[in-house]
Amino acid sequence: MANLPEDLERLRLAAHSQIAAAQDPTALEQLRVALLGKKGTLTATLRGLGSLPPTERAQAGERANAVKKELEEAIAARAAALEEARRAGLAEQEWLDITFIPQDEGYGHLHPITLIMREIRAVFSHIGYTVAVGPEVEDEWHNFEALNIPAGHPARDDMDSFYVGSGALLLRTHTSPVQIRYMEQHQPPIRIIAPGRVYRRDYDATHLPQFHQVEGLCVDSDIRLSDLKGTLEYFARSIFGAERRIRLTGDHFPFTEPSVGVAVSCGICGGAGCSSCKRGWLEILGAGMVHPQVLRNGGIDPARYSGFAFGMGPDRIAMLKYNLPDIRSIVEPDVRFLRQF
Ligand code: 2U9
Repeated sequence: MANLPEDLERLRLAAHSQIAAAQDPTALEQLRVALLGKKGTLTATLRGLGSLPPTERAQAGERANAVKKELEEAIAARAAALEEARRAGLAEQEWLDITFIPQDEGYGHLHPITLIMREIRAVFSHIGYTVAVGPEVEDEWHNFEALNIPAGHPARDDMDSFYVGSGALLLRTHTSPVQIRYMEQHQPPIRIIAPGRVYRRDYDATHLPQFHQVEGLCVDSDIRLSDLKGTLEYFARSIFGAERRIRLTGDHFPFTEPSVGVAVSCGICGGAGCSSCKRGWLEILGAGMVHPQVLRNGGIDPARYSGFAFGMGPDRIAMLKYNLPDIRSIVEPDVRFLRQF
């Protein structure tokens, strides 16, 4: 029969080296079960105690219990050491430098058109204008007829518009229908801007089939051309600089009478003419007094009220403000370009 104290000592030494070799909590737990579990080797050895003569049994039993306790403690110490090592490893792998200042690269950026649209909105909101919106798919009444553009008018040419479905609807070719719809719902005083996307069947070096417009409408009693001029001068100086001037010249639009083209003085030569601007003035928008019939079409009595309206292309405003030489840079997704603003 085997010598129990010797077996116990062999087991004790072997267990210590196995415990020291366990590399992770799972392996250590498996080892604990294999040694100290119900079917474990130490447990089996303890069972052998019964076959010892009573004189040796007590001493061997005491020794076996001491070994059991020693191994339990060794396992617990090893588990603690493994946990400590795991935490040290995590601290090494997952450390976070909260003082680190990231480089600008990789950040998103607002597009120059978004920036200029926001700026235009802010300028008009300071003088009491609110933003109006409307559908991008329009009917011919709101997009054309109500604006004095009857069937057969060159501006209505199929070549210019995207018709949708059976042909009664189209993608709006300007944001003017927003103002018609607004007048249908509101009596004066009216002060709104209508920013948004518009669509035309044009695609070449200087035209895109989808572009942006910001139009504005002011209707009240006694609104005159001088109100238009003061408002647009305030607008131009807010966007381009307080030293700039504006110039109105005669123009023609079906929905305004009289109609004007508005130019801002060149920021370099101040209007004298230079190599940058050629003639000293840069066209920035169109405007005019709202045609009485257009007011009537919107449900407003032109005998009581008058108004002015204006329209601009924010792409052009952005090109002039940021000195962009080529309109295509606005739609080309070159982040080196976009990051400049
Ligand atoms: C209503 C009445 C009048 C809006 C106006 C312009 C002049 C104009 C162009 C500028 C550049 C469009 O993007 S662009 O090509 N617009 O010149 N727009 S007056 O007049 C209106 C609008 C709505 C009810």
